[in-house]
Amino acid sequence: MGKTALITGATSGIGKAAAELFAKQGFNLILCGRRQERLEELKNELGRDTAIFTLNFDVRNREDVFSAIESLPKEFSEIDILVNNAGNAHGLDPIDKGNPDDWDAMLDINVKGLLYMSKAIIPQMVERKSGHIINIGSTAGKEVYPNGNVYCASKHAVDAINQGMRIDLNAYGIRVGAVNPGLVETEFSDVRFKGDSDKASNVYKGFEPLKPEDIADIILFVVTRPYHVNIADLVVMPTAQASSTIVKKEL
Ligand code: NDP
Ligand code: 8X3
Repeated sequence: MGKTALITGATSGIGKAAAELFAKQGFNLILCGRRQERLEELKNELGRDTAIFTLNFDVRNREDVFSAIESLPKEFSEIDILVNNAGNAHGLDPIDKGNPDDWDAMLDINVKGLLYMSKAIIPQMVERKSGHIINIGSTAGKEVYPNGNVYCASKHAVDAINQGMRIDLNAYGIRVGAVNPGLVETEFSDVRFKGDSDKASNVYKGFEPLKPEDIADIILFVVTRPYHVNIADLVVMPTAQASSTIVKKEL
């Protein structure tokens, strides 16, 4: 039987592109998100290539995370690969003007949600002494940019958790690594700017951003290395980007 991968945030962007690519490679997939219609579409489309099981829950809700994982049928219950991808930025404001609801959302989803998912799945990996966790961080987890404050803090936390997991799970032979993208054109900026599509599309104007498929490719590369190879921490930016604030734009 093929390997089983669980992808959070599979309904859009990077997670969806990873789901599509993994399905073509024949991985059994557990696809997670909150938008049921999109989960159903994915099941119908990707179910032609591989076995798909969908789980609808909010990663912020600890009980729902654990009961979702416990509800998996036997054929999906052994998870070889966990892609901790669900997350977003909410707002882009200076610290004195930031909305605490946005702060809660980013810390609860990007940090605590990732921890709950990991806590629900790591024990079976420890028991089997094998498994692979890929944490989707960000360049925002490597440097702080103006108005990025709490989003950057959440992704710096992912960076620390990625390192901590690798240290603590070393004894069990579990692979842990992060993929840290720069600017990728997804629904990310629509969410950040709360549906203001002009503001969102402006982020990617004047240069060629990464596509979600570019990151999916890298995630597939990471998980298909021989087992003794662990890609611990990888930063990937569009060629036009040199740092969070330096982007060569031709407008
Ligand atoms: P999208 O907005 O396109 O996708 C975000 C995904 O996360 C959706 O599938 C969404 O599903 C899911 N999600 C969000 N909140 C929750 C929640 N509370 N519970 C469960 N699922 C949730 O953005 P991206 O694909 O760009 O983002 C994916 C990851 O990549 C994030 O961690 C992001 O921080 C990171 N990243 C993105 C970059 C970019 O430039 N786009 C760059 C660097 C990192 P649903 O709404 O159905 O629940
Ligand atoms: C997403 C990339 O630069 O908007 O993590 O923070 S950025």
